[in-house]
Amino acid sequence: STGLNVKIVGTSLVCVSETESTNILAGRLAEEGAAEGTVVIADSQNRGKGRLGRLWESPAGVNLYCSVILRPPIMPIHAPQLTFLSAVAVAEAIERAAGLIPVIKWPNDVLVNGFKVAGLLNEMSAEMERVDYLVLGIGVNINMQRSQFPGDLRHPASSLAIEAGHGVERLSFTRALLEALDSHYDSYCAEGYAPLRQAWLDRSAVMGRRVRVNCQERQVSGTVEGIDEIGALLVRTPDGKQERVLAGDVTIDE
Ligand code: BT5
Repeated sequence: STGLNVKIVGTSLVCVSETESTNILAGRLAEEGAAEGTVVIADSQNRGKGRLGRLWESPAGVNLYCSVILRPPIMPIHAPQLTFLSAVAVAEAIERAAGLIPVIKWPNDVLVNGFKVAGLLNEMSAEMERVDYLVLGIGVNINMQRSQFPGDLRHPASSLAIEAGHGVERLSFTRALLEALDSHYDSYCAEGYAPLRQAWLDRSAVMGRRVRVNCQERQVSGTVEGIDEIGALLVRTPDGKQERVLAGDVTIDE
């Protein structure tokens, strides 16, 4: 037993001191048949993954790098719903374990005082019209110091300790995170996407805000009206049209 108060997420833990990327290790374990709810945690990563081939800075001893294996009975098109699961759980854990007020920036950042303190990277393996497994990758800067951040970050970044003004215990944070993930996943399986979507909207940094979204080959500007069934961002453009954006980088206009 892991001593956690959970039903699925965290019922099995795999802890390693160093790995290339917990997402890669979790994917390998999932291929080998690891049970739903298996969580891989590493003290450090030597090639932590961001989105689109970017790197996630992963020094040892200070942060949390973890990946959760889930096997929800859903179609691949609904998999982005699970990104909101990790975002909401990370936000709750930050509030509970560090006493800070986090906001979620679509699609995969969690910010405190405008600084990125966590990044999420979900990966999926699907066959035909069903999901085989999902890997929810979660990186949280807990006690990382200013000197440990690289100089050329895409988004101003920080850690919970810097923002709180004191160290935050990694174990209590991890416990709070896994329990939050578990309770939201339990409710997702029982009640579907609606409660999760609401929890996400309640903590969203972009809801009702004017934004610019850079997608692959276009830029969409307008006011955010919500997220839809498949996790797309709904943006009302100045000409009154509603655009659906499936993926991209968001800039919030002041
Ligand atoms: C993300 O990518 O935000 C997803 C990060 C997911 C990391 C977790 S750790 C556990 C699991 N295993 C993995 O291998 N990955 C997941 P993206 O939005 O692409 O942001 C990446 C960019 O953020 C980089 O190009 C840097 O500019 C910046 N960055 C790198 N390390 C950072 C850090 N520790 N904190 C804040 N920003 C960082």
